[in-house]
Amino acid sequence: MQTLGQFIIERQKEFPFSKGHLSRLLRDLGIAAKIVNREVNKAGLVNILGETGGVNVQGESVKKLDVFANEQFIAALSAGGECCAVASEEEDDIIPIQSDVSRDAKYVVLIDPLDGSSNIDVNVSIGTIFSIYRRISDSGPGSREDCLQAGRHQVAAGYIVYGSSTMLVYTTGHGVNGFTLDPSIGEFCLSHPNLRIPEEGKIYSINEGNYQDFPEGVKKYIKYCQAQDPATGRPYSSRYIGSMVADLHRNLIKGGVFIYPATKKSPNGKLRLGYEGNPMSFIVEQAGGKASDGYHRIMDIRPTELHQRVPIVLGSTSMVEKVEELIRQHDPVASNEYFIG
Ligand code: AHM
Ligand code: MG
Repeated sequence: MQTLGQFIIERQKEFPFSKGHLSRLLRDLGIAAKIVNREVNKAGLVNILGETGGVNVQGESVKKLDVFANEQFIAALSAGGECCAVASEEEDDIIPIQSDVSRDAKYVVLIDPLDGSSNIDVNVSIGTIFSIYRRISDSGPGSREDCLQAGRHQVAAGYIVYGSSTMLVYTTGHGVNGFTLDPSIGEFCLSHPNLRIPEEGKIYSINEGNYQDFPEGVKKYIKYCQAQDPATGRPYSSRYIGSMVADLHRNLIKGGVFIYPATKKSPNGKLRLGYEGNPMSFIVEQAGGKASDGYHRIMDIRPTELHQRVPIVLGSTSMVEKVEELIRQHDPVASNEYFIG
């Protein structure tokens, strides 16, 4: 059995001249994940669900789980010394980090501390998503520019799914590996080495309640999934948890496509490029799948805003390509044009 800590150190060899900074950063994220997991697991017992504002028996103010997760990850990254700025879905602006220990910090972290907020209070899987870049500024606290790099410059990305068991899945650009938390020893243990997403799948994941609002190509794809065609295994199954981490994790293992398209109301989609689109794209591509906004590779989009949104189609390569084909055919003009470069 190999723990996450042992695995990270062993894999450091894949980076010649590495001094272990990224390894320490990943270890810090793993520790924060365990603390968040502990709270997620007792969420029904302690008064941490719902709104903030309460006070617990120790006289401490009660935090909503997403606020708690945000604080834990920021605290771990600020104290760890390897991170010069954090951008969080929970914060309006970046959090520059300057402390003695982080003078030479080389990395910035973009994070969605608790994804799937609508599932927090109802005991359905939720997750954390993180994305790591090497800074482009020289020194001192990190800047917005450090956090606004195209996804293809990510040096690592991962997610934690707090589900029936808790798993951490990450990539540093050398494949994808998954670790399951063994609560008896409090360690993430390698359980899914070298994860590969099947080239073809039979699951489509999309919030069909928004059907009337979808682009024509996406509507056509849904009808394609529902059509009877024994030769290709259709109709496909529809599976939608409403927590991107959990939906993607299932599709990564079983094969499938996850779609959160542009809608009439939200022409850029709902999900965020920095905290959701890019890290999940990096993982899916590293697992042999494909990630697109319907027209372009997500990781080639140059972000212009911190909380920028992006339409998302990601999963098994042949399924993503079918969605792209129908979008090109029926919606030849993208609702949004980015700078791709
Ligand atoms: P959140 O970051 O506020 O939790 O929102 C992101 C979540 C994703 O996990 C999920 O895929 C999506 O929102 C679900 O949205 P919807 O309820 O519109 O289907
Ligand atoms: Mg989110």
